[in-house]
Amino acid sequence: MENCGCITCDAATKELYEKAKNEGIETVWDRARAMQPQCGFGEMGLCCTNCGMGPCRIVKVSKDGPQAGICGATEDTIVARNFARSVAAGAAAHSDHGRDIALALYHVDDKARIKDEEKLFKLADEWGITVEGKDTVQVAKEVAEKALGEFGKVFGNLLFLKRAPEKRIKLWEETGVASEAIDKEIVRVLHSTHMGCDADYRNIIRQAIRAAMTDGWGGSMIGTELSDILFGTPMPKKVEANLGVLKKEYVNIVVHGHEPTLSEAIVVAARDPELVELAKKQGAEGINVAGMCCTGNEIAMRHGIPMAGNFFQQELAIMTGAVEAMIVDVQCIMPSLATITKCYHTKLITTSPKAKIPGATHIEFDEQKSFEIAKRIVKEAVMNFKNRKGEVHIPDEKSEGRIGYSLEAIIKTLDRVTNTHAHPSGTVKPLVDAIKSGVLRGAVAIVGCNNHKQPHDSCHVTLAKELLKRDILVVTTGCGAHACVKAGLMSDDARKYCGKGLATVCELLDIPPVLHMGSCVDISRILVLLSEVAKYIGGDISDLPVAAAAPEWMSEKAQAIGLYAVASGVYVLLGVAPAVTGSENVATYLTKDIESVFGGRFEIESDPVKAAEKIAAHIENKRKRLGI
Ligand code: SF4
Ligand code: MSK
Repeated sequence: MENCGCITCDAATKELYEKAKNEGIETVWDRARAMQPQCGFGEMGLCCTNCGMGPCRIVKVSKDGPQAGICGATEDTIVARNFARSVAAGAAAHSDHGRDIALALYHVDDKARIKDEEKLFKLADEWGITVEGKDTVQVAKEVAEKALGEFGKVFGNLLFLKRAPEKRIKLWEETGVASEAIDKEIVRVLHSTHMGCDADYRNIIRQAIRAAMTDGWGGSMIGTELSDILFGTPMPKKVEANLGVLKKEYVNIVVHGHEPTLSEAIVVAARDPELVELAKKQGAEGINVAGMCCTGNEIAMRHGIPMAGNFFQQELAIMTGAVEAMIVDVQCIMPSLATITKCYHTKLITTSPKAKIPGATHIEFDEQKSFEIAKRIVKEAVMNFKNRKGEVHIPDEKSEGRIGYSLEAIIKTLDRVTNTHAHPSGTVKPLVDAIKSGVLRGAVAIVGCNNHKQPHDSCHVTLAKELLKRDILVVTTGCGAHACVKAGLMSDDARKYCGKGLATVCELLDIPPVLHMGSCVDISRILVLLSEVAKYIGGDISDLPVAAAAPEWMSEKAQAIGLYAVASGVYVLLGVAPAVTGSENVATYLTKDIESVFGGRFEIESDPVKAAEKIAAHIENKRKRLGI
């Protein structure tokens, strides 16, 4: 791909970035520029600060500099330890999110608060919880207790590992990566990477895999499943996306972060007639809630709440001058928001004891008093409407798309073409048939963040378009999902980007060619879908003509996701190299040798066009091996 030097392919982002420049407001791109050149030791993973004798760094450019840390740790050890710690931090973030959802379910005392009772009873059955003679609230409590047990149970493997195909489970057991309790695996990474502990890079990565697995097959899956039980399993719906969803005449509330417990309560509170009336008294026409990052995905999928934008648009939303409050909980919240809100009337409201920001107003969210607190927060926003300063500048750009493809929604969609005489409904058969016949060549998950090392959104969108034209179906989550919906790839019109086969499938099933499967924790939905397809063909996930890509990733969570996907047998393409290039051994292990163990591996490719070529070649190779 020609790099045109643009910071973004998104018109709304370009417009507000220019505004920021004109007003002398510093954004993520300016700070990234000021940071150049970035530290080469850090970039390659060669700096160690694991003990008080350090920091130590390995010099790669000359043999004259240090070739080992003060304790003797080699580049392999230091790089592997740094990588493992990042993975553990990522797994911790996703898993702690899952824990909070489980706690929210545990405290439910009214059946009306359970939105998907069928899913609750299905999960109770899967986990061997007796339901006879128990009411819904009691079952919810027991399911929540079981989920909470996954974090600290003394014996046994993660319960959700059983959802994988048999061959995969066996492989995990044989290779010593079948994870036990979530907290235990994460603690073990911190322990084994402590000074003077594990020095064998392969063993460090093995432990990192165990921790990563507690994310995808543990905390994230708990987060997804229990959120569906509590707030409803997403089904397809139309949604508007991009900063143009903000409304000049309304009180605008942007909810940003990750956990749906807070955002669900804000959505309900913003509809409270008393507060709407109050907003009108302040001169507004009403209250408009929009979501950002993964919180945006959560409430869009369940309620059709407009999606304001992704990670690199959070600062820009405030620069519209139209946001009365930005309400945040955890993860992916730039501390710079507090500085930028000083230039506008926007109130930055933090709500989690895990994520306070100096300069923000802190109103702690408590699930037990969710509605009461949410009302208080919404009222703060409403009363701030009259404080707008200067001109409001909302870009016109917004697009429309169909989102909300949970696994259940996909199966329901597939049922439309299932021949019910020959085959029962509720299976992935139509999807497998389309892949086998070659109408669909395969499927790719495009996930992850934005990163200044890549032009904003451009890599997500270019990669998706390149895959669509090769008849490869795309599923997406997180900020990748925002990029795709903004670019119109979740509309029927996007069929124009597809090859003939994919266009026919989309028409037949009445789906867009890029399926929105949710937030970052919802990558667990993709794991279950892959498992179902692999089980259906009697094989393993690593047999499937599929891949994953994170072309603009930046967070530690993305590293955990990448590693559990690889350990699950998936080819994972990263658009930005992780900090492992300082050790040839570690880099070669992760990008080559690991494939002979798990059937999945990492690929690094920053150019999305070349990335699509590599992914397509991988998919064709898998097809050949399957004999299709
Ligand atoms: Fe240096 Fe070893 Fe301490 Fe790391 S653990 S800072 S390499 S002495
Ligand atoms: S929000 S982890 S920037 S995808 Fe999940 Fe986006 Fe990445 Fe955060």
